[in-house]
Amino acid sequence: MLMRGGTSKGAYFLAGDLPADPAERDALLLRVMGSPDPRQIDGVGGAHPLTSKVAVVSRSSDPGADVDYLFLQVGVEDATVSAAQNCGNILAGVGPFAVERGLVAPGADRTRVRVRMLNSGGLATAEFATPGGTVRYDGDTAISGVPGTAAEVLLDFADTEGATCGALLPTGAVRDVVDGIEVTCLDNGMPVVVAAARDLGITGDETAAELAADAELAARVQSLRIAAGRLMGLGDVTAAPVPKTTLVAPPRHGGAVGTRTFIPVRPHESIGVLGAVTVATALLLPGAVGHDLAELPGPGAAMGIEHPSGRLDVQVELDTGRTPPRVRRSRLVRTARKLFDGRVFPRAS
Ligand code: NQM
Repeated sequence: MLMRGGTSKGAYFLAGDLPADPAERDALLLRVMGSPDPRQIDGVGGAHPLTSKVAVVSRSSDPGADVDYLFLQVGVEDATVSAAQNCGNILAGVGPFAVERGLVAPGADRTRVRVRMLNSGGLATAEFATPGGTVRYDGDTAISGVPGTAAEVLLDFADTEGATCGALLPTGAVRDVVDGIEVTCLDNGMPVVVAAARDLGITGDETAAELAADAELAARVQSLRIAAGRLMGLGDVTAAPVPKTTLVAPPRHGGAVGTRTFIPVRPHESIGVLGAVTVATALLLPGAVGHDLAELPGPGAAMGIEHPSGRLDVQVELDTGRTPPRVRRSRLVRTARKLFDGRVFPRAS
């Protein structure tokens, strides 16, 4: 099934429909998407990392979850399939897909699906409308980066802290100097290097296209994330999709902070879901880059994370009575839509 999940688009598969051997599975998915090829002309991929994604879903063996979700990032120009990161946008389609495929029985009005996230660990609960036992995709919720409106999918995350790196602050410090730049390295579901936009010579108000045209900036971001990746215990991240880098600036549009994100060096048109959750967490930590320039709403209120195509509102609950603080949960709203359901015909080899 082809679905839009938040501001991403991908192919959703039942795990049982794919080869069990990961190498065989990945080779098949490259052919399904049409990679490697900048246009993905011979496959169903959308020629951009945000539209070259795969969700693999199955019933969960964990009594605390309904389904297991493995996210796979399929390279566009490169013949790579990576499970190194999670994706909270594609996650928005997982609950509806699980109901569509009969993995979860729908409620009469609304359905909650508990999703075990295999890439990062942690549990997400997705809640969405299923009037009469059928997933409703139409609705009046607008999210930045997607034209029109659709039915809301409420996402609630638990246990995402240190998902990939093992700790919320993987370097052990709330602030480090890396490559001559002050950064906060954080992982609340996505490893992210947070730095001030002005320290990399930008205002934080540039369009994604303007940033994409700046080769010098891309080189600085790459050198920063390679050095930070080592400090975060991620090894050599030269060719890895994480850590992401988010450059923060004071908010300009009524939100809590302005952001420009690189995935990992290509500018994001908006911001990833768990990326935004992680940046929002940094804003709450005294001493972290971003904390001082953010305009924080009252405790518990959603923080508007501004990005090139609008803003993403994220609620993060921290237990600040502990050192370092613990993350209780985070919450946000997405939408998802079923776009196409059918059979894909990958090239033979
Ligand atoms: O951070 C892009 C996206 C993402 C990931 C990326 C995401 C997340 O916008 O949870 O959603 O960071 O590569 O879909």
